[in-house]
Amino acid sequence: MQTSFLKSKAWIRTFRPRSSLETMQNSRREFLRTASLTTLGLALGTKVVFADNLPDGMSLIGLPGKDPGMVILNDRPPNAETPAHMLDDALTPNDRFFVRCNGLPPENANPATWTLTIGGEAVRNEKTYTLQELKTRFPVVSYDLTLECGGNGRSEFNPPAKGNQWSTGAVSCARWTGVRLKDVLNDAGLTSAAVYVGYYGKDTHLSGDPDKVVISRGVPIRKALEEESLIAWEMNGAPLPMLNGYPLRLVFGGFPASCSGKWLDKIVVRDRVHDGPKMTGQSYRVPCKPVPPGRVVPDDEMCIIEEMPVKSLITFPKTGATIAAGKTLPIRGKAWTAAAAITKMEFSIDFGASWQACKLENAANRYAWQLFSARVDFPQSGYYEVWARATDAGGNSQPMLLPGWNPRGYLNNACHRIAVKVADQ
Ligand SMILES: Nc1nc2c(c(=O)[nH]1)N[C@H]1C(S)=C(S)[C@@H](COP(=O)(O)O)O[C@H]1N2
Ligand SMILES: [Mo]
Repeated sequence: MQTSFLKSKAWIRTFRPRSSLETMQNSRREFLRTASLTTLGLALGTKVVFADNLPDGMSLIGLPGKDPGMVILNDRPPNAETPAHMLDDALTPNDRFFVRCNGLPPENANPATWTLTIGGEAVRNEKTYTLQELKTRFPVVSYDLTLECGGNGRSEFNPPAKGNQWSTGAVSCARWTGVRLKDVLNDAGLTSAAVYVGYYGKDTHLSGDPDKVVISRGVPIRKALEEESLIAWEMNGAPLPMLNGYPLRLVFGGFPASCSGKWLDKIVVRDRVHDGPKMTGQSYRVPCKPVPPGRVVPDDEMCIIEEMPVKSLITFPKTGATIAAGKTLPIRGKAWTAAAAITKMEFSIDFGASWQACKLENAANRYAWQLFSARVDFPQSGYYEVWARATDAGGNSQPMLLPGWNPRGYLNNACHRIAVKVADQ
Protein backbone atom coordinates (compact mmCIF):
# COMPACT_ATOMS: atom_id res chain seq x y z
CA MET A 1 0.00 0.00 0.00
CA GLN A 2 1.36 3.38 -0.96
CA THR A 3 0.49 6.30 1.18
CA SER A 4 0.44 10.06 0.96
CA PHE A 5 3.42 11.74 2.55
CA LEU A 6 3.29 14.98 0.65
CA LYS A 7 1.39 16.97 3.16
CA SER A 8 3.64 16.12 6.04
CA LYS A 9 0.88 17.18 8.41
CA ALA A 10 -1.49 14.62 6.96
CA TRP A 11 1.27 12.08 7.30
CA ILE A 12 1.49 12.51 11.05
CA ARG A 13 -1.86 14.09 11.88
CA THR A 14 -3.32 10.87 13.15
CA PHE A 15 -0.57 10.46 15.74
CA ARG A 16 -1.92 13.25 17.93
CA PRO A 17 -2.32 12.13 21.56
CA ARG A 18 -5.85 10.92 22.17
CA SER A 19 -8.05 13.35 24.05
CA SER A 20 -11.31 12.67 25.84
CA LEU A 21 -13.61 13.26 22.88
CA GLU A 22 -16.84 11.43 22.38
CA THR A 23 -16.74 7.73 21.52
CA MET A 24 -17.53 8.04 17.81
CA GLN A 25 -14.74 10.50 17.23
CA ASN A 26 -12.44 8.34 19.30
CA SER A 27 -13.10 5.22 17.34
CA ARG A 28 -12.67 7.08 14.05
CA ARG A 29 -9.41 8.50 15.26
CA GLU A 30 -8.38 5.09 16.50
CA PHE A 31 -9.12 3.67 13.05
CA LEU A 32 -7.09 6.37 11.28
CA ARG A 33 -4.27 6.06 13.75
CA THR A 34 -4.05 2.30 13.33
CA ALA A 35 -4.22 2.57 9.53
CA SER A 36 -1.52 5.21 9.50
CA LEU A 37 0.76 3.33 11.86
CA THR A 38 0.44 0.29 9.63
CA THR A 39 1.41 2.17 6.46
CA LEU A 40 4.16 4.02 8.27
CA GLY A 41 5.47 0.72 9.62
CA LEU A 42 5.36 -0.77 6.13
CA ALA A 43 7.19 2.18 4.64
CA LEU A 44 9.91 2.11 7.27
CA GLY A 45 10.06 -1.65 7.63
CA THR A 46 9.73 -1.30 11.38
CA LYS A 47 7.49 0.11 14.11
CA VAL A 48 7.52 3.72 15.27
CA VAL A 49 7.42 2.92 18.98
CA PHE A 50 6.39 6.25 20.52
CA ALA A 51 4.42 7.45 17.46
CA ASP A 52 1.57 8.62 19.71
CA ASN A 53 3.85 11.21 21.28
CA LEU A 54 5.05 12.84 18.06
CA PRO A 55 3.95 16.49 18.31
CA ASP A 56 1.45 17.69 15.74
CA GLY A 57 3.14 19.41 12.81
CA MET A 58 6.36 17.47 13.23
CA SER A 59 7.37 14.79 10.74
CA LEU A 60 9.84 11.95 11.16
CA ILE A 61 13.47 12.37 10.10
CA GLY A 62 13.99 11.00 6.64
CA LEU A 63 11.77 10.28 3.67
CA PRO A 64 9.13 7.54 3.80
CA GLY A 65 10.54 4.17 2.82
CA LYS A 66 14.09 5.51 2.96
CA ASP A 67 16.95 4.90 5.38
CA PRO A 68 17.15 7.76 7.92
CA GLY A 69 20.91 7.90 7.23
CA MET A 70 20.30 9.36 3.78
CA VAL A 71 21.09 13.04 3.35
CA ILE A 72 17.95 15.02 2.59
CA LEU A 73 18.61 17.95 0.30
CA ASN A 74 14.97 18.99 0.02
CA ASP A 75 11.64 17.58 1.17
CA ARG A 76 9.41 19.48 -1.28
CA PRO A 77 10.11 18.08 -3.78
CA PRO A 78 11.75 15.11 -2.05
CA ASN A 79 15.45 14.78 -2.86
CA ALA A 80 17.93 12.65 -0.94
CA GLU A 81 21.40 11.33 -1.59
CA THR A 82 23.14 8.26 -0.24
CA PRO A 83 26.43 8.77 1.64
CA ALA A 84 29.27 6.80 -0.01
CA HIS A 85 29.66 4.37 2.89
CA MET A 86 25.96 3.47 2.55
CA LEU A 87 26.54 2.32 -1.04
CA ASP A 88 28.74 -0.59 0.06
CA ASP A 89 26.21 -3.32 -0.81
CA ALA A 90 26.74 -5.07 -4.17
CA LEU A 91 23.31 -3.74 -5.19
CA THR A 92 21.77 -0.71 -3.52
CA PRO A 93 18.94 -1.73 -1.20
CA ASN A 94 15.62 -0.08 -2.04
CA ASP A 95 15.62 2.04 1.11
CA ARG A 96 19.04 3.46 0.17
CA PHE A 97 18.45 4.15 -3.51
CA PHE A 98 18.85 7.90 -4.02
CA VAL A 99 15.77 10.05 -4.67
CA ARG A 100 15.50 12.88 -7.15
CA CYS A 101 12.05 14.39 -7.68
CA ASN A 102 11.33 17.53 -9.70
CA GLY A 103 7.71 17.62 -8.57
CA LEU A 104 5.42 15.84 -6.15
CA PRO A 105 5.00 12.07 -6.52
CA PRO A 106 1.46 10.92 -7.27
CA GLU A 107 -0.70 10.05 -4.30
CA ASN A 108 -2.55 6.75 -4.31
CA ALA A 109 -0.83 5.30 -7.39
CA ASN A 110 -2.84 2.16 -8.12
CA PRO A 111 -1.14 -0.67 -10.06
CA ALA A 112 -4.52 -2.33 -10.71
CA THR A 113 -5.69 0.58 -12.86
CA TRP A 114 -2.30 1.88 -14.08
CA THR A 115 -1.85 2.10 -17.86
CA LEU A 116 0.95 2.99 -20.23
CA THR A 117 0.23 4.63 -23.58
CA ILE A 118 2.64 4.58 -26.50
CA GLY A 119 1.90 7.53 -28.78
CA GLY A 120 3.63 10.34 -30.62
CA GLU A 121 3.87 11.35 -34.27
CA ALA A 122 6.28 8.52 -35.20
CA VAL A 123 4.25 5.60 -33.78
CA ARG A 124 2.29 3.37 -36.16
CA ASN A 125 -0.63 2.63 -33.81
CA GLU A 126 -1.15 4.50 -30.57
CA LYS A 127 -1.64 1.77 -27.97
CA THR A 128 -2.48 1.61 -24.29
CA TYR A 129 -1.40 -1.28 -22.08
CA THR A 130 -2.44 -2.15 -18.58
CA LEU A 131 0.33 -3.08 -16.18
CA GLN A 132 -0.98 -6.64 -16.29
CA GLU A 133 -0.71 -6.69 -20.11
CA LEU A 134 2.87 -5.46 -19.96
CA LYS A 135 3.70 -8.21 -17.48
CA THR A 136 2.14 -10.99 -19.52
CA ARG A 137 2.51 -10.03 -23.19
CA PHE A 138 6.27 -9.40 -23.32
CA PRO A 139 9.34 -11.30 -22.11
CA VAL A 140 10.13 -10.28 -18.53
CA VAL A 141 13.83 -9.52 -18.03
CA SER A 142 16.13 -8.33 -15.23
CA TYR A 143 19.30 -6.24 -15.45
CA ASP A 144 21.56 -4.57 -12.91
CA LEU A 145 21.56 -0.93 -13.98
CA THR A 146 23.27 2.08 -12.47
CA LEU A 147 21.37 5.34 -12.33
CA GLU A 148 23.26 8.56 -11.74
CA CYS A 149 21.78 12.05 -11.74
CA GLY A 150 23.51 14.34 -14.25
CA GLY A 151 23.98 16.81 -11.38
CA ASN A 152 25.77 14.38 -9.07
CA GLY A 153 28.84 16.18 -7.68
CA ARG A 154 27.37 19.61 -8.40
CA SER A 155 28.29 20.97 -4.96
CA GLU A 156 31.95 21.24 -5.97
CA PHE A 157 31.49 23.61 -8.90
CA ASN A 158 32.77 27.14 -8.55
CA PRO A 159 31.20 29.56 -9.36
CA PRO A 160 28.41 27.45 -7.82
CA ALA A 161 25.55 26.14 -9.92
CA LYS A 162 21.94 26.46 -8.77
CA GLY A 163 19.99 23.32 -7.96
CA ASN A 164 20.32 20.47 -5.51
CA GLN A 165 23.82 20.53 -4.10
CA TRP A 166 24.57 16.84 -4.58
CA SER A 167 27.90 15.73 -3.22
CA THR A 168 28.69 12.17 -4.37
CA GLY A 169 25.51 10.27 -3.57
CA ALA A 170 23.08 10.80 -6.48
CA VAL A 171 24.00 7.36 -7.80
CA SER A 172 22.76 3.84 -7.06
CA CYS A 173 22.64 0.47 -8.77
CA ALA A 174 19.74 -1.96 -8.46
CA ARG A 175 18.45 -5.07 -10.21
CA TRP A 176 15.50 -3.91 -12.26
CA THR A 177 12.79 -6.19 -13.56
CA GLY A 178 10.40 -5.31 -16.34
CA VAL A 179 10.06 -5.52 -20.09
CA ARG A 180 12.30 -4.20 -22.80
CA LEU A 181 11.20 -0.80 -24.06
CA LYS A 182 12.00 -1.96 -27.60
CA ASP A 183 9.53 -4.87 -27.37
CA VAL A 184 6.72 -2.54 -26.44
CA LEU A 185 7.75 0.09 -29.01
CA ASN A 186 7.87 -2.57 -31.74
CA ASP A 187 4.45 -3.87 -30.70
CA ALA A 188 2.99 -0.40 -31.25
CA GLY A 189 5.16 -0.03 -34.34
CA LEU A 190 7.64 2.69 -35.27
CA THR A 191 7.54 4.66 -38.48
CA SER A 192 10.73 5.44 -40.37
CA ALA A 193 10.49 8.98 -38.97
CA ALA A 194 11.22 7.85 -35.37
CA VAL A 195 14.31 9.55 -33.94
CA TYR A 196 13.59 10.05 -30.23
CA VAL A 197 11.32 8.86 -27.42
CA GLY A 198 10.00 11.09 -24.64
CA TYR A 199 8.24 10.20 -21.39
CA TYR A 200 5.41 11.59 -19.32
CA GLY A 201 4.82 10.67 -15.67
CA LYS A 202 2.00 11.14 -13.22
CA ASP A 203 3.77 13.42 -10.76
CA THR A 204 2.39 16.88 -9.97
CA HIS A 205 4.07 20.20 -10.65
CA LEU A 206 5.16 22.06 -7.50
CA SER A 207 2.70 24.81 -8.40
CA GLY A 208 -0.10 22.27 -7.92
CA ASP A 209 -1.33 22.96 -11.47
CA PRO A 210 -2.53 19.53 -12.70
CA ASP A 211 -1.97 20.50 -16.35
CA LYS A 212 1.63 21.57 -15.89
CA VAL A 213 4.15 18.85 -16.82
CA VAL A 214 6.90 18.41 -14.20
CA ILE A 215 9.53 16.97 -16.50
CA SER A 216 9.38 15.20 -19.86
CA ARG A 217 12.74 14.04 -21.12
CA GLY A 218 13.82 11.17 -23.31
CA VAL A 219 16.52 9.40 -25.28
CA PRO A 220 17.50 8.97 -28.92
CA ILE A 221 15.88 5.97 -30.58
CA ARG A 222 19.21 4.06 -30.68
CA LYS A 223 19.25 4.15 -26.86
CA ALA A 224 15.55 3.30 -26.57
CA LEU A 225 16.12 0.15 -28.66
CA GLU A 226 19.05 -1.21 -26.61
CA GLU A 227 18.58 -4.60 -24.91
CA GLU A 228 19.00 -3.11 -21.43
CA SER A 229 16.53 -0.22 -21.84
CA LEU A 230 13.66 -1.16 -19.58
CA ILE A 231 10.13 -0.36 -18.55
CA ALA A 232 10.43 -1.63 -14.97
CA TRP A 233 8.06 -2.37 -12.11
CA GLU A 234 10.47 -4.06 -9.74
CA MET A 235 13.64 -3.00 -7.97
CA ASN A 236 15.65 -5.77 -6.31
CA GLY A 237 12.71 -8.16 -6.46
CA ALA A 238 10.20 -5.82 -4.80
CA PRO A 239 7.74 -3.29 -6.23
CA LEU A 240 9.41 0.07 -6.96
CA PRO A 241 9.57 2.29 -3.89
CA MET A 242 6.98 5.05 -4.05
CA LEU A 243 9.68 7.73 -4.38
CA ASN A 244 11.47 5.84 -7.17
CA GLY A 245 8.51 5.72 -9.53
CA TYR A 246 5.95 3.22 -8.20
CA PRO A 247 4.38 1.44 -9.96
CA LEU A 248 6.18 1.88 -13.33
CA ARG A 249 9.24 3.66 -14.69
CA LEU A 250 11.83 3.76 -17.42
CA VAL A 251 15.40 2.70 -16.67
CA PHE A 252 18.27 3.67 -18.98
CA GLY A 253 21.69 2.80 -17.58
CA GLY A 254 24.56 4.95 -18.83
CA PHE A 255 22.47 8.05 -19.57
CA PRO A 256 21.67 10.80 -17.04
CA ALA A 257 19.03 9.37 -14.68
CA SER A 258 16.75 12.27 -15.67
CA CYS A 259 15.98 10.23 -18.84
CA SER A 260 14.53 7.42 -16.71
CA GLY A 261 10.96 8.66 -16.30
CA LYS A 262 9.19 7.71 -13.07
CA TRP A 263 5.44 7.11 -12.51
CA LEU A 264 5.45 6.44 -16.25
CA ASP A 265 2.11 6.68 -18.03
CA LYS A 266 3.01 7.80 -21.55
CA ILE A 267 5.83 7.38 -24.02
CA VAL A 268 5.87 9.45 -27.19
CA VAL A 269 7.82 8.38 -30.25
CA ARG A 270 9.05 11.58 -31.82
CA ASP A 271 10.08 12.53 -35.35
CA ARG A 272 12.46 15.11 -33.85
CA VAL A 273 14.53 15.53 -30.69
CA HIS A 274 11.98 15.48 -27.87
CA ASP A 275 11.18 18.99 -26.66
CA GLY A 276 9.32 18.44 -23.36
CA PRO A 277 10.01 20.46 -20.19
CA LYS A 278 13.65 20.10 -19.05
CA MET A 279 14.70 18.75 -22.44
CA THR A 280 15.40 22.22 -23.87
CA GLY A 281 17.18 25.42 -22.81
CA GLN A 282 19.93 24.84 -20.26
CA SER A 283 18.44 21.80 -18.48
CA TYR A 284 20.57 18.66 -18.54
CA ARG A 285 22.80 20.29 -21.12
CA VAL A 286 26.43 21.34 -21.10
CA PRO A 287 28.28 23.80 -23.33
CA CYS A 288 29.01 22.12 -26.68
CA LYS A 289 32.53 23.56 -26.39
CA PRO A 290 34.42 24.08 -23.10
CA VAL A 291 33.90 27.49 -21.49
CA PRO A 292 35.73 29.38 -18.74
CA PRO A 293 34.11 29.17 -15.28
CA GLY A 294 31.22 31.60 -14.84
CA ARG A 295 30.52 32.12 -18.55
CA VAL A 296 26.90 32.72 -19.54
CA VAL A 297 26.29 30.31 -22.42
CA PRO A 298 23.45 30.94 -24.91
CA ASP A 299 20.93 28.09 -25.27
CA ASP A 300 21.95 27.30 -28.83
CA GLU A 301 25.50 26.58 -27.64
CA MET A 302 24.32 24.02 -25.07
CA CYS A 303 24.26 20.29 -25.99
CA ILE A 304 22.15 17.49 -24.52
CA ILE A 305 24.02 15.17 -22.14
CA GLU A 306 23.89 11.60 -23.43
CA GLU A 307 26.49 9.05 -22.23
CA MET A 308 27.58 9.66 -18.64
CA PRO A 309 31.34 9.71 -17.92
CA VAL A 310 33.47 7.08 -16.14
CA LYS A 311 33.29 7.36 -12.36
CA SER A 312 33.95 5.52 -9.09
CA LEU A 313 33.28 5.70 -5.36
CA ILE A 314 35.07 4.28 -2.33
CA THR A 315 32.27 2.75 -0.25
CA PHE A 316 34.45 1.26 2.52
CA PRO A 317 35.76 2.50 4.85
CA LYS A 318 33.76 5.59 5.65
CA THR A 319 35.88 8.71 5.25
CA GLY A 320 37.61 9.65 8.51
CA ALA A 321 38.50 6.05 9.41
CA THR A 322 41.33 5.42 11.85
CA ILE A 323 43.60 2.39 11.54
CA ALA A 324 46.50 1.27 13.76
CA ALA A 325 50.03 1.68 12.33
CA GLY A 326 51.33 -1.49 10.73
CA LYS A 327 47.84 -2.76 9.86
CA THR A 328 46.53 -3.31 6.34
CA LEU A 329 43.36 -1.44 5.42
CA PRO A 330 40.88 -3.21 3.15
CA ILE A 331 39.08 -0.78 0.83
CA ARG A 332 36.06 -1.44 -1.40
CA GLY A 333 34.05 0.49 -3.92
CA LYS A 334 32.08 0.73 -7.15
CA ALA A 335 32.99 1.96 -10.63
CA TRP A 336 30.70 2.60 -13.59
CA THR A 337 30.68 3.96 -17.11
CA ALA A 338 28.47 4.26 -20.17
CA ALA A 339 31.29 2.66 -22.20
CA ALA A 340 31.57 -1.12 -22.56
CA ALA A 341 33.20 -1.69 -19.16
CA ILE A 342 35.61 -0.42 -16.54
CA THR A 343 38.94 -2.00 -17.45
CA LYS A 344 41.26 -0.59 -14.78
CA MET A 345 40.82 0.53 -11.20
CA GLU A 346 43.61 2.12 -9.18
CA PHE A 347 44.15 3.79 -5.82
CA SER A 348 46.69 6.30 -4.55
CA ILE A 349 47.75 7.16 -0.99
CA ASP A 350 50.20 9.91 -2.00
CA PHE A 351 47.86 12.48 -3.58
CA GLY A 352 48.12 10.93 -7.02
CA ALA A 353 51.94 10.79 -7.29
CA SER A 354 51.75 7.01 -7.70
CA TRP A 355 48.91 4.58 -8.33
CA GLN A 356 48.44 0.93 -7.41
CA ALA A 357 46.07 -1.59 -8.95
CA CYS A 358 42.78 -2.59 -7.31
CA LYS A 359 41.10 -5.94 -7.80
CA LEU A 360 38.22 -5.35 -10.21
CA GLU A 361 35.16 -7.57 -10.69
CA ASN A 362 33.28 -7.96 -13.95
CA ALA A 363 29.92 -6.26 -14.38
CA ALA A 364 26.76 -8.38 -14.13
CA ASN A 365 25.83 -6.81 -17.48
CA ARG A 366 26.47 -3.62 -19.41
CA TYR A 367 25.64 -0.46 -17.36
CA ALA A 368 25.88 -2.32 -14.04
CA TRP A 369 28.49 -0.94 -11.69
CA GLN A 370 31.61 -3.02 -11.03
CA LEU A 371 32.94 -3.86 -7.58
CA PHE A 372 36.56 -3.16 -6.74
CA SER A 373 38.71 -3.82 -3.69
CA ALA A 374 42.29 -3.43 -2.53
CA ARG A 375 44.46 -3.95 0.54
CA VAL A 376 46.22 -0.74 1.47
CA ASP A 377 49.46 -0.54 3.45
CA PHE A 378 50.68 2.77 4.84
CA PRO A 379 54.41 3.50 5.28
CA GLN A 380 54.10 5.29 8.65
CA SER A 381 51.56 6.82 11.00
CA GLY A 382 49.89 10.08 10.04
CA TYR A 383 47.14 11.57 7.87
CA TYR A 384 46.45 10.07 4.46
CA GLU A 385 43.90 10.33 1.72
CA VAL A 386 42.95 7.33 -0.33
CA TRP A 387 42.04 8.35 -3.87
CA ALA A 388 40.40 6.05 -6.40
CA ARG A 389 40.50 6.29 -10.19
CA ALA A 390 38.67 4.24 -12.80
CA THR A 391 39.53 3.84 -16.49
CA ASP A 392 37.04 2.45 -18.98
CA ALA A 393 37.24 0.46 -22.21
CA GLY A 394 37.18 3.71 -24.16
CA GLY A 395 40.45 4.74 -22.44
CA ASN A 396 38.64 7.45 -20.51
CA SER A 397 39.70 8.10 -16.93
CA GLN A 398 38.70 10.40 -14.08
CA PRO A 399 40.32 13.77 -13.45
CA MET A 400 41.78 14.43 -10.00
CA LEU A 401 40.35 17.94 -10.05
CA LEU A 402 36.94 19.12 -11.12
CA PRO A 403 36.36 18.61 -14.85
CA GLY A 404 35.00 21.33 -17.17
CA TRP A 405 32.89 23.93 -15.41
CA ASN A 406 29.40 24.27 -16.89
CA PRO A 407 26.52 26.60 -15.98
CA ARG A 408 24.26 23.96 -14.39
CA GLY A 409 26.97 21.93 -12.67
CA TYR A 410 26.66 18.58 -14.45
CA LEU A 411 29.07 15.69 -15.06
CA ASN A 412 31.49 16.10 -12.18
CA ASN A 413 33.41 12.82 -12.32
CA ALA A 414 36.46 13.90 -10.31
CA CYS A 415 38.16 11.15 -8.29
CA HIS A 416 36.54 10.25 -5.00
CA ARG A 417 38.78 10.53 -1.93
CA ILE A 418 38.52 9.49 1.69
CA ALA A 419 40.57 10.57 4.71
CA VAL A 420 42.36 7.90 6.74
CA LYS A 421 44.32 8.41 9.94
CA VAL A 422 47.02 5.89 10.74
CA ALA A 423 47.50 6.05 14.51
CA ASP A 424 50.55 5.04 16.55
CA GLN A 425 49.77 2.07 18.75
N1 LIG B 1 8.24 11.62 -13.62
C1 LIG B 1 9.48 11.96 -13.22
N2 LIG B 1 10.52 11.21 -13.61
C2 LIG B 1 11.75 11.51 -13.19
C3 LIG B 1 12.01 12.64 -12.39
C4 LIG B 1 10.90 13.42 -11.98
O1 LIG B 1 11.00 14.42 -11.25
N3 LIG B 1 9.65 13.04 -12.41
N4 LIG B 1 13.29 12.98 -12.04
C5 LIG B 1 14.35 12.50 -12.94
C6 LIG B 1 15.68 12.73 -12.44
S1 LIG B 1 16.31 14.29 -12.65
C7 LIG B 1 16.45 11.73 -11.91
S2 LIG B 1 18.06 11.99 -11.46
C8 LIG B 1 15.89 10.37 -11.71
C9 LIG B 1 16.04 9.94 -10.28
O2 LIG B 1 15.55 8.66 -10.08
P1 LIG B 1 15.39 8.11 -8.58
O3 LIG B 1 14.63 9.12 -7.79
O4 LIG B 1 14.71 6.81 -8.69
O5 LIG B 1 16.79 7.95 -8.04
O6 LIG B 1 14.51 10.29 -12.05
C10 LIG B 1 14.16 11.02 -13.22
N5 LIG B 1 12.79 10.73 -13.57
MO1 LIG C 1 18.64 14.16 -12.16
